[in-house]
Amino acid sequence: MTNVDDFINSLKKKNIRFFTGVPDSVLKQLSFILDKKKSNEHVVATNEGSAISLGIGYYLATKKMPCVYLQNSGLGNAINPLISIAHKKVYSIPMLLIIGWRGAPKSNDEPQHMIKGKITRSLLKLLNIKFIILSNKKDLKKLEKLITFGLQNKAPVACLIRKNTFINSKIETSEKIKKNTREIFIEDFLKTIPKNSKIVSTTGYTSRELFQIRKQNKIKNGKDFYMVGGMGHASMVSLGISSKFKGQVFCLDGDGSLLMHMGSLRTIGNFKSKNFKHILLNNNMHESVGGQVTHAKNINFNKLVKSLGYKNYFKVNDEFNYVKAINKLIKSSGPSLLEIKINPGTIKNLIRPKNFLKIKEEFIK
Ligand SMILES: Cc1ncc(C[n+]2csc(CCOP(=O)(O)OP(=O)(O)O)c2C)c(N)n1
Repeated sequence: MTNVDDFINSLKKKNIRFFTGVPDSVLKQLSFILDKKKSNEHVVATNEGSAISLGIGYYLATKKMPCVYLQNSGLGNAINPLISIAHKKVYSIPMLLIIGWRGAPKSNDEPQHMIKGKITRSLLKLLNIKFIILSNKKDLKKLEKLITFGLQNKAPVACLIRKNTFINSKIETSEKIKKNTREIFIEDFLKTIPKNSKIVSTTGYTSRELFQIRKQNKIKNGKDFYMVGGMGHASMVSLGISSKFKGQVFCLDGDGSLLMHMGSLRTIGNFKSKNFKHILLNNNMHESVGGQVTHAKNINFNKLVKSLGYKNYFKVNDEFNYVKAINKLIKSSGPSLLEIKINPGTIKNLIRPKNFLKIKEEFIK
């Protein structure tokens, strides 16, 4: 285990002052400290490729090494600018990557994380990125040496962090809040939608709650496809289904996920599927990985999606009006967006979808 303050001090010693990234549960203690920094010293990016690019820009302006943090599942998003711009044989940009290592070998994690966890080191090797695994305080010396190497060679370097490495969290977990509006909404939603609907749900608590609520209440309306990975892509999977499926297609999205690949909204607006129904569960945070802010609170989604070609926008804040709003969405001719402002909080002892092949078969049937 490593105290996150000691970790930050090591970076300070090496003159690392700028942080950007996409939050991860393994790194939430780090986020908690970074959130207190000034807005020009720490930027929560919408996706990992953008974070790498922001870091590149910071280096070009200052000649200083940026720190980019991410979950290993975000390496896919990061790889494009990492190889095509930052790589030693292109523009040779030094940066420190802090990577939350979900699914590290011998850990007990979800299947999608175990796959990525197993190949994470090989990916870094392929990318020619020198890395260390930080396990305890002693490794901080290794980290400082690694940063020196990155600076001298003007190359990206990486530090892998396993689950429960960082300690000293003073984070308030959202589980303490009793009322969970997401749960109330999902229950109303499942009970209201037509029987033959298809539902695609986003990564994190939304998919887990949908799975659990359906199971516990034995609700048969609709079929679910849980995006346990591929964060930000639930809407495009839904669009693909809506292009050929005759019934209604609902995409249950999160604000962090929607922002991650917001360009998809234009494709949806352009495609004009009448049966495409987008639901945004907006809590202004990446709740599933620690509650880091997304800045989605003040976005005018009405103007945004209408200008991108959506036909309808509906909004509901009050849980007593959920069913009414869901019915409006069902009756509308899509593409339509329903935005729901939800409070933080999730179900206690939340279970996880498993047996993905069975879920897929059920969905396709
Ligand atoms: C590409 C990628 N980056 C980061 C993550 C880690 N991650 C899982 S859920 C999540 C937060 C999603 O936020 P949001 O869509 O707002 O839903 P909420 O957690 O608030 O329900 C993040 C960052 C991931 N799974 N994949």
